[in-house]
Amino acid sequence: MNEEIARKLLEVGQAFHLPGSFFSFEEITNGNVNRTYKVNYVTDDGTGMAATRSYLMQKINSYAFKNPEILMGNIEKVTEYIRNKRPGEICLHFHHTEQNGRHRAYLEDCDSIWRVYTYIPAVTYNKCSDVRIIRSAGEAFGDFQMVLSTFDASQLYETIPDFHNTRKRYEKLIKDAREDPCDRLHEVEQELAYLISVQDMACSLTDMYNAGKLTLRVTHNDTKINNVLFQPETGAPLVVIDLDTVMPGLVGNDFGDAVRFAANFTEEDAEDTIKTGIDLNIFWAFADGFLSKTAKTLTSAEIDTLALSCFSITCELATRFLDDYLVGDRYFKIKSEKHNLIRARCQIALARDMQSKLRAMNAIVHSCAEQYGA
Ligand code: GN1
Ligand code: MG
Repeated sequence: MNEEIARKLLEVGQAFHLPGSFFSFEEITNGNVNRTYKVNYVTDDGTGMAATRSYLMQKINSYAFKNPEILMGNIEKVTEYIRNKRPGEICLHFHHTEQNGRHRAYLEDCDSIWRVYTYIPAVTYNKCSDVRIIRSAGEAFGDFQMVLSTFDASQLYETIPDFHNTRKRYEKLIKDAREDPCDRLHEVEQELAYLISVQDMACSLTDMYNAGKLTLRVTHNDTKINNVLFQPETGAPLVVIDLDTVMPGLVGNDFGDAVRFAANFTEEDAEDTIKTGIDLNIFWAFADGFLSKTAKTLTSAEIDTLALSCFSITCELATRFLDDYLVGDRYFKIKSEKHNLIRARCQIALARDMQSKLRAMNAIVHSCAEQYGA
């Protein structure tokens, strides 16, 4: 298996004309959708000494991302825009290859799509209890949105249509539950009942947007804290990565998804959910960082939805995990047979806890917004 992967990575490196000799690789297992490998090459540093250079090679999940042209087109526009606006700052750099007479940032293989970018030495966090780091992550995501606030959103395609349309996510879940293609419905009845019982509250952001009450911005849409790279020595945020879902969207989705992931007492797929719930200190630190960058720009309707957005995005992800379980685990990578069900249960436990802490969360958001607002 490893040999097969090594051979494939070697082939990808050749197609992208990476200099030096293929030396070693390791899989980075953070992502739940794409497959990512850190690949190390040895080159001559010019003085006859060996130097290592590393790249990230990603096999894009074409079940999730149906159109690589659109996907990479969006990413290139966004990274170029950031590079021009913030010259000198670290930015993602994608390599190019020639294929079918075209120069492009991805390689199409018989069964897959690959892209390559330069590895940035940094630290990332899946779980972090240091409020300074969490506040920095809030700043980084808030800043990301502010950098793109002047970007013309009509240049961006929807890489995954209706990605954060919670109503549509529910409709799909309910349809798949009715069809029950893998005969798993009997295992998920309690989870389904809870999600349906909170459907209207979970969909309130989507409904408000449809009613014209929320502003459409350019958002990241996948703001897990492990998508911020930090400087190893100083702990300062370096760059926001994973730009696959940068699309027009709602500020609450970015805020809520970051909180969902970072402020949970447990991992997002904890099997034992006794401790699952929202840590209000972490929430506060993230809100403080995020609003320090965005409060002046956000409308009061947007600020009013930030706490609620944590609940809605958590329910939305629970519907996605549960739905994927019902249809036979087609979208998310799984590590065990019931992984998607375990993930869904954990998100439901988190959503329940958020429901009970919503007033406190709202109070925190409003106090930060007041502090940093106009
Ligand atoms: C996926 O692959 P990763 O970890 O970047 C998913 C997010 C989910 C997340 C849950 C394109 O993100 O929407 O919130 O898993 N990304 C996509 O861990 O579906
Ligand atoms: Mg992602």
